[in-house]
Amino acid sequence: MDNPTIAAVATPIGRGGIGIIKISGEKALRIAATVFKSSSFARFKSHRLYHGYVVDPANGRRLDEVLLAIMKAPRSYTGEDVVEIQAHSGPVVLSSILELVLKNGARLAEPGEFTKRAYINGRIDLTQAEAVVDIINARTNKSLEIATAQLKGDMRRSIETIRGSLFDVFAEINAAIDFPDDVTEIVDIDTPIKTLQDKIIARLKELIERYENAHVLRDGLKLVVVGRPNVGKSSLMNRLLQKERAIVASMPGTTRDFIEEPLGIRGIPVIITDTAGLHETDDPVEVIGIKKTYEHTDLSDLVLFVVDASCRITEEDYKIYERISDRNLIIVINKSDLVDDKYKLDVPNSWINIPQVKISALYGQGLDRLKDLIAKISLGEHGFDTEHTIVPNLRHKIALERSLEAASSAVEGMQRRTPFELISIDIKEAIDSLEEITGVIANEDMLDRIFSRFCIGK
Ligand SMILES: Nc1nc2c(ncn2[C@@H]2O[C@H](COP(=O)(O)OP(=O)(O)O)[C@@H](O)[C@H]2O)c(=O)[nH]1
Ligand SMILES: [Mg+2]
Repeated sequence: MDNPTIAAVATPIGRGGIGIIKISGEKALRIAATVFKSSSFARFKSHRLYHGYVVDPANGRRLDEVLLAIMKAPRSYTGEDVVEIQAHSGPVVLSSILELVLKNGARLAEPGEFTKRAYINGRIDLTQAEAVVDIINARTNKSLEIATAQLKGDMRRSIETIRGSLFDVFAEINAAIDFPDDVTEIVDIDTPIKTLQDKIIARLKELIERYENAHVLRDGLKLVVVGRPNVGKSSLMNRLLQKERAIVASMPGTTRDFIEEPLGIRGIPVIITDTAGLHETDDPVEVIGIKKTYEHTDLSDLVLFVVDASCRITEEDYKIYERISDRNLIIVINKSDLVDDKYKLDVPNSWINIPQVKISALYGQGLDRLKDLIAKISLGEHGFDTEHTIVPNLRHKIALERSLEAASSAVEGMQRRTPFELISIDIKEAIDSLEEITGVIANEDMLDRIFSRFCIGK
């Protein structure tokens, strides 16, 4: 059969209040009628909850007391008949109910298959399907807000508006193709040029800029704390996490391995890494730690380079700086509680243009300024207007850039009086790129890549 009925446990495996088995497809209702015993299945209505028991028809064994929800096509998550069995949540009870469902005609769903069906059946577009994963993965309120807006269809709508304008131009150009020779005299080309510039190119640029300025809110920021031993890296990490995660000690070389923790800074989901102190050493364990530190630094989005306010910049500080100077840096001058308020650390000339902030990790001073600086640096040149909730992801951005390139080439072509046949190809390319975003055009590879990020049961 083309479209098998699928089933999966939709809740995390473990012990808990309720666990849900989801079934979707043509046979969903028949399977439910087979395994669910209640007084009157035949009279059940859609979008209601019913109480009863899951019973194995082969031997009459009762597996659990459950609630059953039926959502008939097309008003369901997938657009197909969907049945949800709400059982007690325990690994054994859920897997035996699932097994029973599979034995009676369903096959195990692949990761993201329910959502993929929702997309294929036209319940949602591709950006909305992606938003489902974003919602599950959201680690800050702002990331959640962006994901929720996308699930609502805000991204789709802004893409469709631009696509609509492209279609208008496309229709005009194609009509012109049918004219004889000197079309430029018959067709007014200023109007399509203006539409392309104002309603298409400008909006595409705006969306691409939105990605540049705000994608860390959805993709997160990799922050690494580095510095020589004992400057207070672990203390800073603990301060930001507001817990004693890393060991702090007055002797150098305490942090030998790196420690990674998630946290939110001004709405940005951050992964922060505390590292081994960087210095010359023969200790083989420390040498490994230092090598790893640099690997982390090279992969980071932003480095907090910690120095000690209470002593001069040392030879070791210089060496570390030389090694990391190509990274996005903030110089964190720690232990400022040990010096006068007016005291200015004498930093080398080459460091002058790097953002600096004075803090005390021990007493928590300057932490707000540090957080503001982190947000300012990572949210792009213009900062992020928090009103906005439409933020393209990387896949969208790449397609938007392709669309922009094609639209710009169309404008150039018109200005140079290129034959309309060629301009029409550019416009079509600009449309196609946008349709890839919403999934009007999609290939299996792309869908696999998107839906493989899902968990089973979603
Ligand atoms: N006075 C003062 N001491 C600090 C500050 N931050 C860290 N320390 C102390 O410096 C020592 C080394 O701190 P630690 O966080 O382990 O440094 P790390 O080796 O860079 O991770 C500990 O004794 C901390 O209590 C600070 O802001 N002010
Ligand atoms: Mg440490």
